[in-house]
Order: sequence, then structure tokens, then C-alpha cells
Amino acid sequence: MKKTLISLCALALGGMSLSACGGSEAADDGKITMGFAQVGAESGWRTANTTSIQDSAKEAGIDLKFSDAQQKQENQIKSIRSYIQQKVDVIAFSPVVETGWDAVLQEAKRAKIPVVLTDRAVDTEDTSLYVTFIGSDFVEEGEKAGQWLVDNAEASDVDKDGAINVVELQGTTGSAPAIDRKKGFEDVISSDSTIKITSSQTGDFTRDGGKQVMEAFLQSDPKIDVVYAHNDDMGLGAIEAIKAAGKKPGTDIKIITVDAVKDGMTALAAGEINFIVECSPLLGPQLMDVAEKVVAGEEVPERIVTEETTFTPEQAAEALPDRKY
Ligand code: GYE
Repeated sequence: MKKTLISLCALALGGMSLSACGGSEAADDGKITMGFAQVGAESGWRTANTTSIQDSAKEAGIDLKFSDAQQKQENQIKSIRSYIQQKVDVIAFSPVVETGWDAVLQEAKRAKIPVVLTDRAVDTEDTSLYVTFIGSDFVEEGEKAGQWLVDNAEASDVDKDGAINVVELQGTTGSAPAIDRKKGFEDVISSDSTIKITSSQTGDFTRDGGKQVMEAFLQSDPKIDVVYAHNDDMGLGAIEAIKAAGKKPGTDIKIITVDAVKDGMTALAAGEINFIVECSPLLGPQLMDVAEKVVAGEEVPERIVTEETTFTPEQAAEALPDRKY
């Protein structure tokens, strides 16, 4: 590995000294070292994502340094700084929130360590701070959720008063999937004046968060027709709250979620969730592939979008036996 780096750097930098180049000590044994700063372990999606990254690193023979930030940006920044100090070959991370990354990403750039974003995007003017972003189109996911509601609005209007009152369980405040899933959904439902978001609050992408927020919504608002949860886990928490309030999830109150992890799909097949927009957590193989290319100095696309689908209860029942996560 070092040889490739030296020749590439020599080409790129001409007369500049080799010590200014990205060739790292960690690459001396021929193995690529990747530092990965994960968001946390907040959801079934995240667990599947972590497994995918760890398994594919092993398969690709990449030495993985992994950290869990417990959903705190300051922890992720600390991990990234430590990866820079350790001179890893490549840094990959899933930014917990969109903003506030420029300083640490500039440090990585100065150290000539390429950064790959996976799963979540950052909001920065300077796109030279990362090589690529691998992940879903969250706006499109929100649109798909909204489209299902527009298409099924009549059936969803359980109290038949002509208004469809939606409560929204948002993901982590400031995170790309929370911002974009909200936007995509709102854009599409605005075409139907009977559909209104009556309450919207963050449940931080956790089951417990979803349950607590839903309990509060149910106490203050007797006219909830639909729950739009930004992930399965919050939807599953909402199901518990709805049951505890003596109502039937999926029937008295319709539920739309995003992710399509096993627990979500099981609830969908059982009719307790009505529609799920898929968001694939299996980003590991693509990430390792991109890391190998980037370290070898090859070009990679600036944006790699994950392909995904949607599920109705019938489709969930069919897909469940083969579902890997
Ligand atoms: O939908 C949610 C997780 O960033 C796409 O984060 C990811 C989201 C996912 O906690 O379950």
C-alpha cells in the first residue's frame, strides 16, 4: 500500500516533500486502516448498519477502528481527532447532525486523510472537505411516505370528520434524515388540504423517545388520525403508547414509518403499522469498496445513492422470511 501512495503522491505533488503526503504509518503492513465514527446505537437500523460496516471491513481485510458517539457530536469530533492523530488511511463517519463539522474536517484535510461520509450528510459550503457521501435520499423517503398518505387519505381518515390530523415523530434534531424526511413529507401532503400536521416533536430516533412523545400527544389531542414517524423504532414506541391509551394501532390510528428493519416489518405484517419506506443500513460493502479506491488514489463519484423500496403489510409478510436485518 505504501508504495502506491508514495508513487501517487509523488505524481500529485511533484517537487514537494513526501512527508507532506497522505502515506500513513498505518499503511506500512499493507493493510488499509479506517477510522469509523458511528452515531450511536439508537435504533435497529443503526445496529444493522454497525454490523454491516464491521463485517465488510473484516471481509475486505481493512483494519477498522470503530467508535460509538452515543448520539453526541462532541464525541464524534473527539474520535475523528484521535483518528487523525493515529494517522489512519481513511476516516469514515455518519454525522449525527448536519452542521458544525468544518473545523475538524479541515484538520483531516490538512493531515491529508480522506474523509468519506456514510448514511448522513453534512451541511458545508466546502465540499472539498470530504470525497463522497454514500447513503439514501432522505427527501425522497419523506416524499414516498407523504405520497402513500395522499393516495390513501380517505381510508386513513378514521374519524370521518373530513380532516386528517397527522402527528409527526421527528428524528434527532438537526440530523439530515430528520430535516429531509420532514421536508419531503410536507412537500407532498401540501397538495391535499385535508391533511395537516397537528403536532411535531423529536423522539430522537429511539423507541423510548417515540413512546414518550406519543404519550404526550395522545393526552393533549383526542383527534389523531395518523402518526408519521421518521423511523421504525419511534413508530414501535408509538404503538406501545397507543395501545396503553386503549386504541388500536394501524386501525384507530394509522402509522407510517421509515427504515423497514425486522421489528418494523413484523409490526407492518401484523397490521399495526400501515406503510414503511425502506432505508437500507447495509452500507458496509460500498463503503469498503470506496475506501479502497480512495486510498489507491482512484476517482469515486461525489454522491452514491442507496436504492430502496417501500412496503405494504402484504409485501412485508412476503419479504420478512428473507430479511437480513
Ligand atoms: O433511519 C434511524 C437511525 O441516519 C438513516 O438513523 C439513519 C437513521 C435511521 O437512527 O433509524
